[in-house]
Amino acid sequence: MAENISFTMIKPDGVRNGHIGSILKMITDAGFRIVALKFTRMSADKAGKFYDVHKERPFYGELIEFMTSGPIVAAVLEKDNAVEEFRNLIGATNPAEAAEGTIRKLYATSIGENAVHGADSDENAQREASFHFARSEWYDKDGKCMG
Ligand code: 3AN
Repeated sequence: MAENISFTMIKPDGVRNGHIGSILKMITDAGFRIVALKFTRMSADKAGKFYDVHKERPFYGELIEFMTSGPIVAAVLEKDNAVEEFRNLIGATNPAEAAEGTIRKLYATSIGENAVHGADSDENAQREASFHFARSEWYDKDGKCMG
């Protein structure tokens, strides 16, 4: 089942700019099922751990500051080949390079403030999902709690 799950966050800029509804509509219109959903604000400690892989990158401090600057929407998504399909839906990290019709092309303003996060592997999707959600917050397609 792991390959059918991705993890996303609508980042603080997407929330601040009023795009929660539009982005969630694009996600569900693209055939993703929402398995878990949460509106929350990350602490610096939590964001630091979430982005641990980028610790050595020059933009790490900026990234943590931005990701903790306001609430986010976190979600677990299900679709066949979810990770790759979702990366296709969000577009390139830099919105200037994102394909037409992608979420980042439509709603991101810069490489740092790029509206949405999408897991980049099945393994990271599971890790990131478990960062924000207990299994008791996941629901299957029949509405049954998966915890
Ligand atoms: P993606 O989010 O497309 O997987 P990554 O994993 O390379 O991209 O970067 C993670 C996050 O770090 C990005 N979503 C973006 O917010 C931030 N980021 C990446 N590159 C830069 C950069 N050059 N300057 C500022 N922030 C960046």
